[in-house]
Amino acid sequence: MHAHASLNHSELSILPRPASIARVEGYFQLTRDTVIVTDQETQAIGTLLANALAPALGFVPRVLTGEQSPLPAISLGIDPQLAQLGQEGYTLTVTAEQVTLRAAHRAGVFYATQTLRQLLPVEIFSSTPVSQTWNIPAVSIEDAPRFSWRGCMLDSARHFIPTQEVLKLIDVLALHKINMLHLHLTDDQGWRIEIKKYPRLTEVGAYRKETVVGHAHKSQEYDGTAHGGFYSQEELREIVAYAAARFITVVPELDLPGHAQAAIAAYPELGVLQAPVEVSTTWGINPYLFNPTEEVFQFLRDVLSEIMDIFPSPFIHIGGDEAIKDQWQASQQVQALIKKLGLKDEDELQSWFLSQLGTFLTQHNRRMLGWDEILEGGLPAGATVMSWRGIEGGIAAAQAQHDVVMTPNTFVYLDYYQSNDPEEPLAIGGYLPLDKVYSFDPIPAELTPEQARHILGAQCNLWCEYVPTTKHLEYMLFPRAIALSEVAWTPKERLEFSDFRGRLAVHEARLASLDVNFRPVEKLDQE
Ligand code: TNX
Repeated sequence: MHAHASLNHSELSILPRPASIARVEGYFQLTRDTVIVTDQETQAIGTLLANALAPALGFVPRVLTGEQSPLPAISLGIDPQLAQLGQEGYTLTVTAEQVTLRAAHRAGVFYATQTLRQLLPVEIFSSTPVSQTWNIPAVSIEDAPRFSWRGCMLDSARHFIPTQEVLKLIDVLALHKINMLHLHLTDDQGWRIEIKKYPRLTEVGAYRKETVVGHAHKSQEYDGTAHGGFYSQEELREIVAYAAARFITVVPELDLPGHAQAAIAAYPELGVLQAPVEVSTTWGINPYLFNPTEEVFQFLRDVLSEIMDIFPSPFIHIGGDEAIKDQWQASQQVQALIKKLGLKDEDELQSWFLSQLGTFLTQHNRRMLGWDEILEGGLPAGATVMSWRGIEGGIAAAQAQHDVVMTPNTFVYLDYYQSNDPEEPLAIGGYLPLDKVYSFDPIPAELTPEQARHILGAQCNLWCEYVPTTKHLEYMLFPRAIALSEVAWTPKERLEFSDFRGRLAVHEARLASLDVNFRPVEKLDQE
C-alpha cells in the first residue's frame, strides 16, 4: 500500500505519520446511533475511546462487548493473523458502513484508536459539546512502529511535577504513540519518591531551601526559591496504572553513585564524607557520592525493592551519570577497597558498584539501564545504555552487543532553546529547534545491521532546572516531543519535515483543545 498522492492535510493530519495510508472515496458518519463494538480483550480500550470522544460529541457512545451490532459500528478486535505487524502494529479501515480496528495485540488496537481520533474533525478534541457532523474519511491504514522504545523523560527531581500533570501528559504522550515514560525521581536537588523504610528521604530530601544568590549569575545558578514535593507510593501506583492502560511503561530512575546529595542530606551516613549536608540549592554537578559499603548497598537494595514493587517496568534506571570521583579518590577507605578488589581506578570501582546492583536487579528479573558513563570502567554485564553525550556511547554499547536507547543531547534535549528569539524563556543553554529533532536518525551509520538491532529506539529528555511550572513544561515539550514521536514511530523513508509541519499546523487545534501549551509552528517562519 502506498501513500495517496493527494493527501489533504486538513483531513489526514495524523501524528506520528502512519507507515501507510490510502484515502478512498466517502466518509463514515459518526452519530448517536454509532456503537463501539469490542471483543473481551479490547473492551477497556473501547471504553477509553468512548470516553475520549464523549465531551465533544455531547454523549457517550455505547460500548458493546462480545456481541454483533445491528447498528453502524466502530469495531475493535484482536486478529492473530496480523502478527506480522508486531506487538504494536494495527490496521484501521474506514468505509461508509463501518470502522474496523484490528491488531494482533491490544497495544495495536489502542494505537488504532489514537489514529482514529486524529481522523475525526479536530473539534473532536473539544472539552465541551460541539454540534456538527462527525465525518471520518474513508481510509485504509496499515501501521507499525519503527522502534519499540519511543520515550520521553521528565525530570521531577529539579522541579516537582504534580501527579495530575503527569496523568495529563500521559494522555498527550499516548496520543502520539509514545510508550516509555522515564521519570527522573532522585537528584542532588530533591528526592521525589516515598520509600517506606527510609522516611527521611522525603521528609528531608524532598525539600530545598530558599537561597539568596548574591551575584550576577543568579538566574544561571538557581532561581533562589524554596521548593519541594514528592510522590507517595499510592500516587506512583496510580501513575503506573494510568500509563499502563494507555500502553505506556513508566521507567523509574534512581540516580547513583553521584547526583545523590538529597539522599545524603537525609541520611549523611550514606555518603563518603559521613557528614551533614543540605539538599542542593544550585544546579550543576555536585561532588557528593554514595559510599561503596555493605550498609549502603543494603540501603540501595531496600530502595530498589520498593521501587520494583511500585514499577513493573522490565527496565530500572540506575543513573550513573556525572559522578565526579573526587570523594572516592580522597577516601582512604575507598582506596583500600579498590586495592582489595584488584581494581585499577575509581571508574572501575563505579563499574563494580553498579554491577552489584545489576546482579540484584537480574535476580528480580529486571534489566539495569544507565546513562552512557556506565561504559567507563567496563560496562556491567547485561546493562542497557542510554546514550546522552551524543551517540558515541550508544555506538560503543551496540558494538559490544548491549542494548541502547538513543537520547543524544545534540538532537533530543528538550531543555535546550527551541529558537534564537530573544524572547525565548530562560533555558539551560544549547539550541535545539524543531527541525533538528526531526532530523535525528536513531540508527548510526557506523553500525552493521546486526549491531543496529541493539538500538531499541529513541527518547527525548526534558531536564527541569529551568522549568518551574507545568505550563512551561508543556511549552518545552511541544511540539518537539511530537517530532521525536515521529522519528521513533514512522518508517525513515516516510519522514519529511515539510509534510510534518503541515500536519502539525492542523494538530495545534487539538493540542489547544486539550489545554496543552506549545510553541506555535507559525513562529518557525520568523526564524
Ligand atoms: C546533564 S543528561 C545531566 C543532567 C542535567 C542536564 C542538563 C544527564 C544524564 N545528566 O543532570 O540536568 O545535563 O542538560
